Amino acid sequence: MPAKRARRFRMNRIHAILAPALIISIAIPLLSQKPQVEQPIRFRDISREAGFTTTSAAPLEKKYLVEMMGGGVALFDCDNDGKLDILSTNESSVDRYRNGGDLMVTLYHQNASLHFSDVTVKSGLTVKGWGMGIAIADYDNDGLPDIYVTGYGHNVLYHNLGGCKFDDVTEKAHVAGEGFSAGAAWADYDRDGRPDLFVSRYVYTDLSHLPGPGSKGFGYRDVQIEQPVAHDGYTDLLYRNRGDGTFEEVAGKAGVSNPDHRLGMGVVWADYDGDGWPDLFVTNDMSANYVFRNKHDATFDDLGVSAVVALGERGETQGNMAADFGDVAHDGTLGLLITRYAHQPLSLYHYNAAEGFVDDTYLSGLERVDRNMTRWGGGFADLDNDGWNDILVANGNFTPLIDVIPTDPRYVEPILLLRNKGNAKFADVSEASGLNNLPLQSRRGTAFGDIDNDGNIDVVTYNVGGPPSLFLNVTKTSNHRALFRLVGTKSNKAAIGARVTVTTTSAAGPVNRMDEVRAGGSYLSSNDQRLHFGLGEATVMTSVHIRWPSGETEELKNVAADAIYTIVEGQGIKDTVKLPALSK
Ligand SMILES: [Ca+2]
Ligand SMILES: [Ca+2]
Ligand SMILES: [Ca+2]
Ligand SMILES: [Ca+2]
Repeated sequence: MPAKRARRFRMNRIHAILAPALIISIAIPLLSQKPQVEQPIRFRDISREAGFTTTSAAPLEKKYLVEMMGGGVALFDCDNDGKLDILSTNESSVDRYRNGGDLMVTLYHQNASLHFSDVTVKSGLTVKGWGMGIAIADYDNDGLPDIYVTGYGHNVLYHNLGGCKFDDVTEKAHVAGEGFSAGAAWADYDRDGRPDLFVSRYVYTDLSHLPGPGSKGFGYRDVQIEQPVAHDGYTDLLYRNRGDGTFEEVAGKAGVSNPDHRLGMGVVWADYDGDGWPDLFVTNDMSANYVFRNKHDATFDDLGVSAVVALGERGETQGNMAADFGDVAHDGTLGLLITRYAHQPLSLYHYNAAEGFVDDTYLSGLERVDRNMTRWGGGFADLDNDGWNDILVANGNFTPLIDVIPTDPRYVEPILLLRNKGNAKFADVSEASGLNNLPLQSRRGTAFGDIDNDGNIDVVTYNVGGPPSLFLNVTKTSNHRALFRLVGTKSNKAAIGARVTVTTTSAAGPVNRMDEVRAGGSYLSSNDQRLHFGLGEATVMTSVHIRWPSGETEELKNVAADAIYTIVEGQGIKDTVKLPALSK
């Protein structure tokens, strides 16, 4: 136990012994103030008990980019039984891909609480290829979440038929893409009630003509590996949902096609400027990021390289990996987290109308975070329910071959956990978190969600060469919390793009926390689409305000904490599931 905590523990014990006998008159105010004892955020890796056993057939030695870039994970409830299921992409190898490839995803169904079984083949998720990323959305508004899988060579759209059975509708829908797709995310950018899909593509590479020693860009110091520097990229893709099961590719028309062929990686939609229209952020490797502002007429403006989020501090290009938006400061703005390659900052920004994007990396303490890691999937979640969003980032270098260079980041690296101490100041609490207790992995995508419906947000990571890790959040806290499942009626049914603002009242005045429903993001992954809010000591939300994608707004007053609510657009709360009692 650290000295400070031990001291506090002893003081609490002394109070407990003295208070009843001596100072009854001040005992009541002391109790009502309930001084908050900070509880460490704790996770337990339960992957093995949970039944994650499907392993990859890919070789450990990774020389080519297509072997190093994947993959992603998703948390979604494929049969609407109230328990989250887990989808992971699968690796392939050059030889295996040339012979038809591997199943692009593995679906783990949660049968009993926290016990999963591999139902991939039974579910009809049998398209072969080389899986990279996953974006989940109910694209046809039938109430069942559908799956989009990106990959090398081609992508797949699976329509959910119910009961975790899926139908491959890629051809009919015209969304196969081609080349080397990476990130994907859904949003109803034209607000016609139908979710649309953006797909980023990485480098142009042909598995029939792979580079080798002596080729341009092949070799990193003494290590014989393929480097992105020698490659051209592709355009990116925007699929507008026509509402009849087909899509039209409109990236050029909409102004988001990436004519410069930057190397696309992560994709995330968020209404960063708060005007009610979803905007688009794309992380590009070794080139400027795209910040596309929605112009409300089905086209977008690129904020361009003048935006502080596009390039490094000195105008340099960076190895951008992924991004996530979330409320970090309770000031009505969305923070933006960008993960990058080692020796470059893990950065935090926010947007305000007067200044545009503002770099908060120094102010937030993120500049002090260990830079010697290759960071991939990450994002915001309130992991201790104190009302402040924390940050978790998964790490790992591209290939174990680089481990011969002692000064380079390691192939397997710890997970980073940054606790929001309040007011958007972060402290590295990775060491005590339990996230790195088992052998380290080379990780890529991460997904957040409440897998056991206990009100604590759990985490799944994609691990190269092995099954995903499931980290159960076992933080003991008396903080209150609530989850919201939103169902659109005029809006798209999964309410992708809905913004919820939760207000609680404290001695210091009202506190507002805000989040939006997203469908794909960070690195190649998809979170639980239920919105989760930590509420600290508040037992009541004085207001729950919803801005639906249709533009309708709805406000619920005095909603009790500690439940999972289903809210239907225009109809208020339609279902309430109480969360378990707090662990204290
Ligand atoms: Ca649409
Ligand atoms: Ca906007
Ligand atoms: Ca927190
Ligand atoms: Ca949980």
